[in-house]
Amino acid sequence: MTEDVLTREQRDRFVHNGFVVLRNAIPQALLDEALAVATKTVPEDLNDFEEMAAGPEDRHYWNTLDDMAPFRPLNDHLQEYAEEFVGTGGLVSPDEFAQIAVRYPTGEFSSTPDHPMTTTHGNPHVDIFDESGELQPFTIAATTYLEDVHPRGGGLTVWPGTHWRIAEYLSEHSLETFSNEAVKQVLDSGASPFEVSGPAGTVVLWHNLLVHTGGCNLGRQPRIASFTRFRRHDEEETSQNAARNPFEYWDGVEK
Ligand SMILES: O=C(O)CCC(=O)C(=O)O
Repeated sequence: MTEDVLTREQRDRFVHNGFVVLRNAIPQALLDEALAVATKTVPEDLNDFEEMAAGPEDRHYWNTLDDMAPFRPLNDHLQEYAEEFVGTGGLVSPDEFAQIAVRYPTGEFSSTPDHPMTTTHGNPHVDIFDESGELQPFTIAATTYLEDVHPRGGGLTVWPGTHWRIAEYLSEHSLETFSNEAVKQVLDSGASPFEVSGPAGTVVLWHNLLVHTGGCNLGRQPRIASFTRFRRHDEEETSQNAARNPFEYWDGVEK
């Protein structure tokens, strides 16, 4: 990709909403290879609805699929999209590292239109800390659907615009003291979730301060997605200021 592939409108929407959804963004061969290794690694038979519904709600593989090699070309591809927002050469080049998140059918079916969209009213959160509670500095994330995700099929669920509200909170609090109480305050003061569904090859690019969670899977298929978090070269040195000024260091967007 040598020319911009994202429109001005997509960039503007990203600034406003904190995310953008790209369709058919990934060559099928890359998706097939990544999906094959995910399917091989998970312990469940992904054609067996009963087995999946009886098991855990989700599984997360932090770079621990049997073979991560297919994620390197996928990440290279995603970096080009991400740099359209952050600026060419602005991100640390990825290796094969990815979080593969599988959301299994819960065995419940939506019988009413107001069935909760997220599991906890789920676990809306911001990825300030990693799994072990350490600060997780990153700039922009890309979530790639390796298989089709139907509505209420466990899609990534985001709260549009909350990156601005979290930044406001962080202009008065340090990153280190962040807790989900802040997310609760933001959501209680009014924000509505948006669940992303779409065919395999759908990519959601989202800002590091955006509130999100995994949606309820009321379908019969697992939701298999790959998450890649990209970091600006100077993210760590600038993270406190970046948390207060969500686009301060992004060269690809109008602020
Ligand atoms: O699986 C999902 O859609 C959400 C995962 C998530 O929220 C996370 O890893 O931070």
